[in-house]
Amino acid sequence: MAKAVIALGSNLGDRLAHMSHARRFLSTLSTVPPVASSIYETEPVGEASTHRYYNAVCAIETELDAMSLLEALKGYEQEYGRDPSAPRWSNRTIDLDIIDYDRQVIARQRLHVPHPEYEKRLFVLDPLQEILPGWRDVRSGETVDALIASSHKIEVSKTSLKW
Ligand code: A4P
Ligand code: MG
Repeated sequence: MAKAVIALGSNLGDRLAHMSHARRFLSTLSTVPPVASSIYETEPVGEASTHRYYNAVCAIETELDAMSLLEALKGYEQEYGRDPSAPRWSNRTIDLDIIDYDRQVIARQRLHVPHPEYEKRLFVLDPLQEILPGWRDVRSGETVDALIASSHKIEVSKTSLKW
């Protein structure tokens, strides 16, 4: 059994519905009920993203190996209407990224864990700190508090949305 942390992001269409649907999907991959953060509304990062995002993270426990988990997430994104040929970082109905897989460091062509640059992104770090306040980066050992303090500041608002 592996513990994994998945980051969710949506900035197109009915963002709350996309987030809730994806959370239910993640629960089908998990042997325990996922631990989910609040939804945060966040300023888009990167030129190709133009609409505000809903972001959150979920911690799951899964029997899938890391590559099978990636396939499951990418399969869900495609089934759920995301255009796989859209440019990187463009607006999307749902994005599911593996932030951590069992505290491993993985560098394969199609899978990098921890997720590249997560440690600089408030839209991942704030929800991560909410559900895993004792989190440390597996490579540097930095605490989530220290990562937040040194990350690029963007607007991030915690919502009270039920999802
Ligand atoms: N891939 C490699 N490692 C991973 C991993 N750990 N998890 C590969 C998931 N995928 C991984 O990713 C492209 C390819 O990365 C995949 O086919 C997989 O083999 P993608 O998720 O399909 O494309 P992407 O999301 O456009 O690229 P990327 O690099 O994941 O971008 P990010 O990091 O998701 O950034 N602003 C706000 N406020 N909130 C956001 O959520 N998201 C982005 C996209 C930009 N700006 C944002 C947000
Ligand atoms: Mg992504």
